[in-house]
Amino acid sequence: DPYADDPIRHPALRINSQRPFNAEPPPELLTENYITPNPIFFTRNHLPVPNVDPDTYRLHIVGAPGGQSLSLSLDDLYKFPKHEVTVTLQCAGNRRSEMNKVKEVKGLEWRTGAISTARWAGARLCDVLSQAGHRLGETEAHVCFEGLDSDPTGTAYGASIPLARALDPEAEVLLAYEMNGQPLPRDHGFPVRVVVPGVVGARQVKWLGKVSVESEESYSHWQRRDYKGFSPSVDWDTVDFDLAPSIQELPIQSAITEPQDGATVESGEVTIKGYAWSGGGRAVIRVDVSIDGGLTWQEAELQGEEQRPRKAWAWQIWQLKAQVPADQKELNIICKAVDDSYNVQPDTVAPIWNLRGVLSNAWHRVHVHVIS
Ligand code: MTE
Ligand code: MO
Repeated sequence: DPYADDPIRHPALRINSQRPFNAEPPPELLTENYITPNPIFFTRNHLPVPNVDPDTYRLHIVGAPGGQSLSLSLDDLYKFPKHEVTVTLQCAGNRRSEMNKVKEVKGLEWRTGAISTARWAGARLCDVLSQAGHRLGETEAHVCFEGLDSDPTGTAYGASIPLARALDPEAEVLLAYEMNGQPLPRDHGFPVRVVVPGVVGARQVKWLGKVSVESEESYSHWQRRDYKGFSPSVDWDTVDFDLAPSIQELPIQSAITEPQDGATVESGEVTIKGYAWSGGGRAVIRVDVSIDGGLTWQEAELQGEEQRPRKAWAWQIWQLKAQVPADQKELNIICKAVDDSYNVQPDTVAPIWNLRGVLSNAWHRVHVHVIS
């Protein structure tokens, strides 16, 4: 059993698949803290968790022509300036279960919890790449990452991002060795993972073994044959993965974490809570909440770290205390967020349905019963 050596997990996690391990925190725990505690940070593994010995670990950086290749121990990595940044990670499949209700999709049944936030620390990728002689050239280039996890044929998890993002100090791409002040937990990439702020989870390669600069995107299955969006009319007979770009920056997203669908609340004051986040460093500027199915809207209060212009890498937790009249029998609660490019979420799922169930970011809706 290649999974026999997987770590022990927190019992509060909601498991979507045991082998490989995929799990999300329950909604009420997800927004209890702005920073997600490590033990309940959502976990998305495609393969068994490798057991990496930190003493013999080496990160291989392929050098530029005329530059030098590097083989970095953890101590070598610690010698680069330590950079810290708060980043929200979201899986492209977050909220896939809502898409599945419209029409069947292929993939894990994520609810609203395939998203979490941590304070990451490590070396900046731009510093390490520049030591290996890499500069921005004139041709299109990509930085390819390979994990130390592999399938039975020996194929490793891999992904890539554009070189321009990797070399941009403002993009704050990290080779992270700390998560919330602790060494990375095994499930989240011990001892080193890539953190790419504002970008889909799939590119943030865990158990990082190798970094290289190539003229093409990574040839990994997860870069080329997965994690792409398509029109609702594309099916498994007609899909051509070469025609769609790989997902990088994610669209505006928000969801309600309290109350939960089907719950019973008391009339009077009800507290509605959730998260909102946008990709590419775009700040969340507003979250609109309705308790009457979208007839009227109220603005939620946003909480969280300052949203730096173009570098708003982390989510906002939002809250609204709404007045519920005593004669009300039920509430249809909706949330929708707006980012600083005035991108909004689509109101329904069907027009953004896609066969892989990615990029599910329609207005989030919960129905609750009211007792007085
Ligand atoms: N890196 C490796 N090596 N193997 C993986 O399976 N999964 C990716 C990414 N990095 C993965 C990986 C995906 S799809 C996501 S969403 C994030 O890791 C999840 O990171 P987390 O498990 O720390 O939340
Ligand atoms: Mo993912």
